[in-house]
Amino acid sequence: MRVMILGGDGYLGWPTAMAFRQAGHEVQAIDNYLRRKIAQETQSDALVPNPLLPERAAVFERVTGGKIEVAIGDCCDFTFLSGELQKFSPDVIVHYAEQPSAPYSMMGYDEASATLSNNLTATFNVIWAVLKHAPACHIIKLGTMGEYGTPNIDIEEGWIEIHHKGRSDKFLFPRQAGSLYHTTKVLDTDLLWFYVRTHGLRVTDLMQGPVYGLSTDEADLDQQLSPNFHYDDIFGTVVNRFLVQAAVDVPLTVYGRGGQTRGYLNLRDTLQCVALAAANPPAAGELRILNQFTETFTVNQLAERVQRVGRKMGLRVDVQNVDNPRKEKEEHYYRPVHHGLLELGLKPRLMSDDVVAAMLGQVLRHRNRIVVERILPRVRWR
Ligand code: USQ
Repeated sequence: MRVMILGGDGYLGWPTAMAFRQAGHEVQAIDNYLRRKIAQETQSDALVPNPLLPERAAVFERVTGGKIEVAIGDCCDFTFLSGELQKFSPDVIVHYAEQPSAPYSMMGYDEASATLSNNLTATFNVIWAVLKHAPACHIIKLGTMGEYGTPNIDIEEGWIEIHHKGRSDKFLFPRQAGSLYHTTKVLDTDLLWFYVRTHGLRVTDLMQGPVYGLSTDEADLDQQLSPNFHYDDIFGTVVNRFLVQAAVDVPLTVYGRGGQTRGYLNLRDTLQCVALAAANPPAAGELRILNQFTETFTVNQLAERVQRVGRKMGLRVDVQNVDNPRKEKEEHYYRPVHHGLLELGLKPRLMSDDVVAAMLGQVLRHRNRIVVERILPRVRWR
């Protein structure tokens, strides 16, 4: 397949580009370095320095012999994006080209506005570029489990059958996101669903939970191929943050009471899920929605696990409940369905103590690069 990765410099984008290339596909990675720019502005640089995208691609080619095409440009620039689509003529587009941080989107007007316009314009441009130049192309869009929020009923896989006054119909499962970033993902889904209905697009929406880890088959070949592993409060997801906190003896920052439950997955499983979605495209005119996580636990359970494993490795690892900077339920019902990817063949790599120990070992090797001032939450929802 000819696979175009939008956001190909990101935490998920770069490992995805390498994995598709290693699997024998033609790959183009596109990025405008928005995340790097925001990370610099907010003092949120990644744990391991990452070369720029053309250099990463050159290292990858030197190590594996596989070529990843690179284009630096903004998906919000329609002329640029549609030109690239016309030239590359993809069979599959993996669309990660969004501002991915919930805290960043809640900092203030400028950050909220930038998140809204970037995420919606990029998605809108992808749709129109596909309609113009590659109408049969399969769009794989990274959505988020956070679109559903934490309702007091079971979360279905994208859709719900509603019976009302003696009649019934199928609708998108209700969405009620907890940050402006997550809300842009809800709006993306609506845009895609509209063009699927009216123009027969072929779309998979992957509703992904928080991802953790810094290891993939390709990333492990050379340190310069590492994903951008963030541990700050802006770009760091909770598992990655707890690993770094354990490594430098900062008490694990459980926000509020710590009963928040989410569906998590290993970075390696993200790659499996995207590959499975690409290998099994939906029909034209279908919006397929897959809930992408492998297991659920509360923040408290996660902290207990990191503490248990860290202590076995001789670390101190305290846990502290800090005043929750977010507005979210801290104790709630959470039972999301996730059958679709398992049916496609996903083999989950669950978060065993051994997996936590291996990640902690990797983080400890970079311990002297950890900047403790980046750890505590700086952004409040209210
Ligand atoms: N949390 C803590 N302590 C911390 C950091 C987070 O208790 O130090 C809590 C949060 O309050 C939240 C949970 O952990 O309840 C998850 O937070 P997170 O920062 O790991 O994840 P989130 O901000 O929701 O966003 C991340 C990615 C985003 C993706 C989303 C999937 O940054 O791109 O869409 O995970 S989901 O959470 O399912 O919406």
